[in-house]
Amino acid sequence: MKIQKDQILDYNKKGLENHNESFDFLANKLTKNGHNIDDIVSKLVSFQVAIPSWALGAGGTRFGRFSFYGEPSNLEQKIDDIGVLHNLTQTAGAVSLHIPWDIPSDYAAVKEQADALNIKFDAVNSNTFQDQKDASESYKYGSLSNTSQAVREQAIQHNLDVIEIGNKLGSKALTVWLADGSCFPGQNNFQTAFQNTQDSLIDIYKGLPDDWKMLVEYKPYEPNFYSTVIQDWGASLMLANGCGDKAYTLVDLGHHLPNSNIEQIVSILQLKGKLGGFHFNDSKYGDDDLTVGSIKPYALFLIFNELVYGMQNNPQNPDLAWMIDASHNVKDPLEDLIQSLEAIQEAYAKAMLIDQAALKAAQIDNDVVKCQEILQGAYRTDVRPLLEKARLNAGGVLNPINAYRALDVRGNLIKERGKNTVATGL
Ligand code: PSV
Ligand code: MN
Ligand code: MN
Repeated sequence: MKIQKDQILDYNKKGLENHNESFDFLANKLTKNGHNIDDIVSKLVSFQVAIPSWALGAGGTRFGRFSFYGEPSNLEQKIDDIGVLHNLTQTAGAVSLHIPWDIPSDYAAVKEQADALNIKFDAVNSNTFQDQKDASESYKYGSLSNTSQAVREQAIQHNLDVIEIGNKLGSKALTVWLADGSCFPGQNNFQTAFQNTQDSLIDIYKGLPDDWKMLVEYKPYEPNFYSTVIQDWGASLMLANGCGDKAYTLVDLGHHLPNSNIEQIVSILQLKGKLGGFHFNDSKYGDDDLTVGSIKPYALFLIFNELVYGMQNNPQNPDLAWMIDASHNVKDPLEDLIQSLEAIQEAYAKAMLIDQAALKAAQIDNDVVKCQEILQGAYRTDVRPLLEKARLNAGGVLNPINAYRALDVRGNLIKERGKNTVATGL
């Protein structure tokens, strides 16, 4: 399914008058308060978030999976779906592949297809949490941390293969997430498992091209429920530091124990120049992978406050690899992603409205009440007209969910692909 320019223009015509009215009102108010609207809108336009290839099919739980039909069943179709998302939102200009689920059969063709849709290849993800067909070794008891050298070597080689695949497509980062850990006390020697992981990561790092980054993702539990080798940002940072300058910590919002202060983690990692990537989602309990901003939008805003501060004040930290890592069972996956993209842009726009100079002055004065007023003043602003403007300027639609439904995207995908489709992935 390809959305044509004319369809977008036609759709936007209907809402243009309302948009102009609400945009002018907001822009006026914000300009009076000293904000540069053009600057905010152009920052929103350039903020692009990668879509993971595994979020395009309906997710599932271990109890079941309920299809929305018309889901992509190969890499080409996944890229086409991201093309639709990008067409509508103009914020989904990248894809994050998972190997071996997404090995291209024809690299040139896949690159050409993505180029035509203006989609870049962001970080590539390795997979050592599932056994692969015909593999000689099993990851049942871990991969890079395994007590068996043969297993570790297989997992290292897989990561090197992933780098090679990503390189052919123009990726510049490898994301390593490990399921390694233990389910019962005594099962693992913590120190051996950590040291094996460090040594394995160093071997992978040696194969990393000069202009690449290695992103080390952490997670406290699941699938192992007693210990996880890379359980938190401290473990990730130690491992990244042990590898070298091109290795960074990756923060996934769902990978924290309840009530963790994620904004503080993000802030200090940027200070140390070690925040490399970010996976967006939301959660009530654990790694729920719910739609971004659906449960704790204020927490997301506070995280963006630190990210914006870091982008402005921490040149020692590189540009981040942004990705959505969410997928759900009861929503059309493309609608879910549209809502996530919107929530990310909204939090980013609100964070840009924080008067950093006033906040600093209030902090120095220890005016605690004023600090909160400044943050919440920005948070309570309805910034949606700014998002609409950014989409309009970039060639997207005023309201992506409405447009998606008005154009009957899912219906068309079902017509094209039929009902019996299942995306490879989690
Ligand atoms: C597993 O928790 C996970 O969701 C991690 O967040 C990874 O980023 C993703 O799978 C893909 O490997
Ligand atoms: Mn993740
Ligand atoms: Mn996860």
